[in-house]
Amino acid sequence: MTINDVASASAALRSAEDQRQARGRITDEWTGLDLATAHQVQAETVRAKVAEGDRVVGTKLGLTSRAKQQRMGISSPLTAVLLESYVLPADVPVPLDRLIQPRVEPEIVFVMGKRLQGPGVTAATALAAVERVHAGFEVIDSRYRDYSFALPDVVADNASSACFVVGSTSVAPDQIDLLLEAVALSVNGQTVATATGAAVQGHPAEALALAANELGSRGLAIEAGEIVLTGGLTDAVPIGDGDQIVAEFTHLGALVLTGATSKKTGEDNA
Ligand code: OOG
Ligand code: MG
Repeated sequence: MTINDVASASAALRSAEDQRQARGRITDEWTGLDLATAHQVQAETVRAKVAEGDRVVGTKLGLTSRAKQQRMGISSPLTAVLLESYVLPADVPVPLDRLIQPRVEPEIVFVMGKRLQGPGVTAATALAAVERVHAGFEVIDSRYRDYSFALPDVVADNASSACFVVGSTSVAPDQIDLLLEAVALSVNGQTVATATGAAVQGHPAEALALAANELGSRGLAIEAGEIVLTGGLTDAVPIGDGDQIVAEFTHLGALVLTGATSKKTGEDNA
């Protein structure tokens, strides 16, 4: 199949996801794919999933921290769409046999109290629209082989979205200093990274403002009640069968994620 339009690019990425088969970069085949068109590919994937019964529940930012930008070799943040099917309840293992090459990253999560739409959104107005702040884990799963992609590729791939967990602890936005809120990330008992909220765009509220302004430039908005993932605070870590990944935050609680195949989760009824 030749990939040279929005429909074929979206279909190729959805097929990679369904078949659990990572693929090469779209931009290798469709060299003219620009950022605006990549957003159309992302939107087409969301449309197709919603047509099959899924639902939009929020927005995510990607590549907002230096740690993530350096790892992926891309210095510009991006936005993508969170779907209901990505929600992983706390205490449920990461469903490894549905994923290709999952990696886990700790994030600061906002639940919105008011609608937010750019242009002109500042960190202060953004934070004033937040109802509650949570810790979260995002499980990313690029549909590109070895996470090798250029910016339009990853935008088209809905920013590698796969699953996310929102922690049960929450605080009001004026009751926490998100600049200094710290996280320690550990894998099987070994601390592998630490960061504070300053890691994402200088402050998580700056990341939220960036998302509102980017969406606004495309006529879109963050709606009241929606969830916003502000981006990995640290580099993401791979998760495999039996791994236990813990993110301990100063005030937002500790989140634990384990990896399991269906044999262990008992979900495989075949
Ligand atoms: C792209 C998604 C980035 C984040 O939090 O930075 C992202 C990727 O790293 O594959 O979700
Ligand atoms: Mg993320």
